Amino acid sequence: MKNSKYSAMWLEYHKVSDLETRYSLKVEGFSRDDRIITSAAHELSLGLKKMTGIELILSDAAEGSRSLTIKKDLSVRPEGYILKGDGENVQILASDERGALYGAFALLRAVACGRDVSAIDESASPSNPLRMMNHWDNMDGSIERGYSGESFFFENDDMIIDDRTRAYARFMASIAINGVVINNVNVKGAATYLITDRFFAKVKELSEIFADYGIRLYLSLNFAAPIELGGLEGCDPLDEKVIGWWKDKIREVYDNLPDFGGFLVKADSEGRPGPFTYGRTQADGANMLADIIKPYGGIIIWRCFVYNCTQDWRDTKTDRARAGYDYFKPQDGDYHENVILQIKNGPMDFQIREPVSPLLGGLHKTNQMLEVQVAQEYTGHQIDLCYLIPLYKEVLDFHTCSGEERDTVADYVSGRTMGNTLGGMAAVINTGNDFNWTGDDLAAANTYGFGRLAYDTTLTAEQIAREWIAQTFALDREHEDILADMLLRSREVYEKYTCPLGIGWMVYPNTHYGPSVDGYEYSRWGTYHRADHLGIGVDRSDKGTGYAQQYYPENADRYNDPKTCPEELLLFFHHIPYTWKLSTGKTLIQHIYDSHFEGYDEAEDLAKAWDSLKDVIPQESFDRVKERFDLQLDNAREWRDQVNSYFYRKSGIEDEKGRTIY
Ligand code: GCW
Repeated sequence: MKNSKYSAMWLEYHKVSDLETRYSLKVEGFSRDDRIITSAAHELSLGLKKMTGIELILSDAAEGSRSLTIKKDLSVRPEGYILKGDGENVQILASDERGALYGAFALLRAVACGRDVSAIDESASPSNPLRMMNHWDNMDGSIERGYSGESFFFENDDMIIDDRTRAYARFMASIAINGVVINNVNVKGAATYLITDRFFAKVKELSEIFADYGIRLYLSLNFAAPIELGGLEGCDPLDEKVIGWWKDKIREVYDNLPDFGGFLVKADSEGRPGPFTYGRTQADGANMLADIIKPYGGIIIWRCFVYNCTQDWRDTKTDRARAGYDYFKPQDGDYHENVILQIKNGPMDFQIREPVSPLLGGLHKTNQMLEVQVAQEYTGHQIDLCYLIPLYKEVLDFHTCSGEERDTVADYVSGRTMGNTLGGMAAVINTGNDFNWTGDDLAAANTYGFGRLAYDTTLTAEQIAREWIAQTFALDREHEDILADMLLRSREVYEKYTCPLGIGWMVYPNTHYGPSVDGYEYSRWGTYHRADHLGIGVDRSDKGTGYAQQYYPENADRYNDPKTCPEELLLFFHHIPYTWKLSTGKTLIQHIYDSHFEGYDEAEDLAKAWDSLKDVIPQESFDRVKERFDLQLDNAREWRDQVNSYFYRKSGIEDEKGRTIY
C-alpha cells in the first residue's frame, strides 16, 4: 500500500506531564454535531490525553469536574480565537467553527510548547483571508518538483482516498490552512477530467474530508478544456460558444461539488494554453471564468507567471524579470471582484534571493495573493537544509513605497491597504507519500512555518522555528537552541555556496539541483548571468533593461544605482566589474571566492551541529537527516569549487588567500 505508513510530524503530541485528571468538554453556542466542532473535540481529546494524561469527557453533564469549553462568541473576529483560563477552567472562544478548530490547535500547541494553559490568555485572528497550499501533483502519481516521494492524492490516473488523506487534513488545519489546490497547475491528460463525471464522486469524497477540517478544495484548470473536453475548435474567452460551454461546465461542477472553492489557472505560461492565442488579455480570460463562477460563490485565482520562455539568449533587451509587470499592470482595475492574481514572490522564479516582485503592491486596484515555494526546487531539493521562513518574512515586510500608509507586501496581500476581502498567501507545498511527508524531516519546518506565517504575519522566523521544534522533537532548551540556530542560519549558508548577490540560476538545467554555471546561459529561458572576463550581472537599471523602473520611485532609485542598491541584490540589478569594491572593502571577485569557501565551511558546521543532537532526536529521524547532510556537503563542495574555478578562469584574478581553486 502506497500510503500505509506515515509520521505524525508536528502533531506527535509528546508527553509533557502526567495529570490523570478529568475535564468535561462543553460546547456552547455551536452544534456539538457540527463536522468541524467534532474534529476540534476529537483533536483536543487525543492531544491532551497524549501530552498530559488529561481525560476529556465529551459531555456537559460531568458536574464538579473542571471544564474545557468551546464557546461561540460573536465578538471574536472571523476564523480567530481567544483562549482563556481562570486557573481551573479553560475556554476556547470563537465566532465560527474554523476559529474554534484553530483555537483547539492553538491550545494544544501551547501545551506542547510547555506553557501552563490553566491561566492562558491569548488571542489571534488571521492576517490573511486565504491561506492556501498548492500541490503540483500529477494524476500519474508523480509530483512536479516533488522531493518526498509520490503523490498521496493520485496514482495511475485515479484518486487515492485513505487514512493519509485525513491525516493530511489534520496537519493543514493545525496550521490554519483553509484552501488546498490538489492538482498541478500544469493540467494535462487525466487531470483535465477532474471536472467531469469520471472524478466527481471522488473529488466530492475528498472535499468532504477537507470540510471536516475547515478546508475548501480547489482545482487547477486547463484553459483549453473547451477543446479537450468539449470538442470545440478553440478556447477564445470572448467566443460565445466557449462561454456557453463554461457556463454548462461550471453549473455541472457545482451540482456535484456544492462547496467547491474555485479554480487556479496557469495560462499562457511555459506552453500552457491561454487567452493570448486569441489576441485577448489575461484579464479577458480571468474575467470570463470569474463571471460564470460568481453566482456559485467561487473564485478564480489567476497566476502571473507569464513570460517568454523561448527567448534568444543573444537578445539583451528582453528581460524575463519585467514580464509579469508588463503583462499584468496595464489591466490593473479591470479584473473582476472575484479574481485574485497570484504573484510569485520574485520576478524570476523562486531563487534563493530575488527582489520582491514589483507587481506586489504595484497593482493597487486588483486582488492579489503572494505565491511562495515551500518545495525546495532551487533551494536544495529537501536535501540541503534551507529554512525558508526568513525569506518569506523579508517579502512580507518589504515596503513597496507606494505612498500608502500601509505599504508592505503583507498589507497588500492581506487586503489591509485596499480594503478588499480576497487575497492572502499560497505555497507550493513540499509533501509526498514518504514516511516523513517532506523527504527531509527538517523540511517540515517550512510546511509548518508557511501556515503559521500566513495566519499571523507578525510571528518571527525564530518563534515559528521554536514552536515547530517543540512540537516535533520536544527538545530541552539547550538542544532547541542548537536546532533553532541551524534552521535560522541555513538559508544564508545555502546562498553563500550557491549563487550569492542575487545572481541566481547557475543551476543544473531541468533538475535544478547542483551547480552548472552556464547551464542556463545560452538557453531560451531568459535566465542569464552575462559573465565575461571583466565582470558579471544583468544591467536592469535605466541604462539596461529598465526593470528597476517598475518599482515605485523610492525603490526604483535605490535599485537603479549600484552604490545604493542593497548588496545582496547587486548582481540582479547591475553588471559589476570583478574589481568593484563592496562595502566590506573587498573586491567583488574576492567576495565570490570568500562566500563560497565560507558557505561550504558553514554547511559543515550545520552537519556537525546535527551530529551533536544524536542522543536527543529519534534514531530514524536522526539517520534520515544525517544522510542528507552528507549529500549536502557533496553538493556544497561542487558548488564551491565549480563556481570559484569558473570565475577564476574568467577573470584571471588570484584568490588573495591563496586557497585551492581549480
Ligand atoms: O519554474 C517553473 C518550474 C515548473 C513550474 C513552474 C510554475 C509547475 O520549474 O516546474 O511548473 O515554475 O510555477 O508554473
